[in-house]
Amino acid sequence: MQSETIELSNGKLSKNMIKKYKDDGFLFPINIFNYKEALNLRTDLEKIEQKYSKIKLPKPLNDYKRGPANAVIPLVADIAKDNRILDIVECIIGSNILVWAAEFFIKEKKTDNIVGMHQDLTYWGMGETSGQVTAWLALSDSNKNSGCMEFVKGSHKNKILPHNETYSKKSLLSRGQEVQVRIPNNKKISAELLPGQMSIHHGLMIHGSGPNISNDRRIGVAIRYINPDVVQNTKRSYAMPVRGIDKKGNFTHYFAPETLFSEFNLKLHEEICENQHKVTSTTKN
Ligand SMILES: O=C(O)CCC(=O)C(=O)O
Repeated sequence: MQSETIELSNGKLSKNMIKKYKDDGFLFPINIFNYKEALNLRTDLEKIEQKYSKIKLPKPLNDYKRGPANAVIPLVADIAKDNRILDIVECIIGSNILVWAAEFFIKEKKTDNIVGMHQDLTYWGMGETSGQVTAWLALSDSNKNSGCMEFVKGSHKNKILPHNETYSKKSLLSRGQEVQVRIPNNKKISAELLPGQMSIHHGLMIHGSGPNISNDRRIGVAIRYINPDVVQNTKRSYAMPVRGIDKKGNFTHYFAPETLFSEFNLKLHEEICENQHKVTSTTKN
């Protein structure tokens, strides 16, 4: 059964809902796009997938759908800049907002890809900041059958916990990372979403997702928002400003691409990825 939709007032979260996010570490389902808009976004993505199954890019298409996809795919940057999402994000991290990365998390129908239970901030070199929040937007049904995200209520109140790097082929995460504590199934809350709905979660939230046993793809866009106070421990960090101003200058700014996979943006994507790989994880296992 779907959870009750989060009520918005003028597109913003109420004080009670902000408190709930602070207490629980997540909120869902939040209505963002209507069904038709979500379907159009999915169709646009699938047209790109079809076109670039025949056209060669420097790296496989899947690599560009992950990491900072917003640096090379205008569709992703447009989603990340959408005011309806930013109005929610502003309630959590304030009115000056940057996108650190926006990426697709896709599970093909009837596949056993999973995401092990983990905390995002473990590998991002941003410490234990509350100035980061992820908005996860569904472009298809995301439910228990299709492998929706699962959250552990209140787990963001932990520090960064030790993780194992399993490098499992089934994992959608680059190193198959998994928190070392075993999470009983009855502690996992399924974030079921309809197309166009969104969840938000704190960077320290323990979360993951199971396989897709449904007959459809499970398509999500995860957008990593930060405020300008966030500092990343790399030589050079990149982010796309989307609202307000950045007086801190902790991130090199880049802007939404005008065209799909332009030479300039492909190079930028490579540069951002290279620098992100240099991040030292915050905890040692
Ligand atoms: O899409 C999923 O199943 C997991 C996504 C995730 O781990 C995240 O957005 O932080």
